[in-house]
Amino acid sequence: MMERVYIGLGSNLATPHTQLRSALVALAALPHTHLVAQSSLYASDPLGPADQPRYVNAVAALDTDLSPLALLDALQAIELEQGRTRKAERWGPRTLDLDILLFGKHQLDEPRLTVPHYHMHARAFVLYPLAEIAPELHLPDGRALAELLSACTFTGLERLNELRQN
Ligand code: A4P
Ligand code: MG
Repeated sequence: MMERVYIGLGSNLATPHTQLRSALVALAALPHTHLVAQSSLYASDPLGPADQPRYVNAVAALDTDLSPLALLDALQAIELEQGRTRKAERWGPRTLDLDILLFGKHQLDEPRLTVPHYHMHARAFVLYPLAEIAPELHLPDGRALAELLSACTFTGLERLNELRQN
């Protein structure tokens, strides 16, 4: 059964907007999967260690027949292909981060996969792009996205226009 899935994309190295564009092309090419929508790109200061470049983030909606773990494998393969190296530092800089924010109405708590993504509820750089493509969305626990948004200020987030993407 096809499930509607939301992916959070983030990058703060190696021309972030280019990383996100390539990642969207790779997502659209995944097997058993359709790219349904993509948000604008948004810039923000890093959350976590401050001595790293600003991030560019976006959210994509997919319909997929892949299982959650098969999708995670596919996303990690895309991250590696785009030069992601995993360092010890938590929340350190990265060329590409692909997070499964939501997987249909599923709530998963497995060693490799927690869905909804554990930090999505309070992050402006996730909630605002998500609302752009799915304003009526409800989380598996019944909470409305609109309600989470009203508790999360837009401050510090910068929506990038098509001509100036970095
Ligand atoms: N994992 C568990 N659940 C999931 C999920 N729903 N989606 C596991 C994807 N992966 C999931 O991820 C570590 C492990 O999480 C994976 O192996 C997978 O099995 P990772 O990508 O190697 O590590 P990470 O991304 O550095 O860690 P974490 O805690 O996911 O970081 P976040 O929450 O992604 O934060 N500031 C701004 N402005 N914008 C950003 O995008 N991102 C981060 C990273 C920090 N600061 C930021 C931003
Ligand atoms: Mg991650």
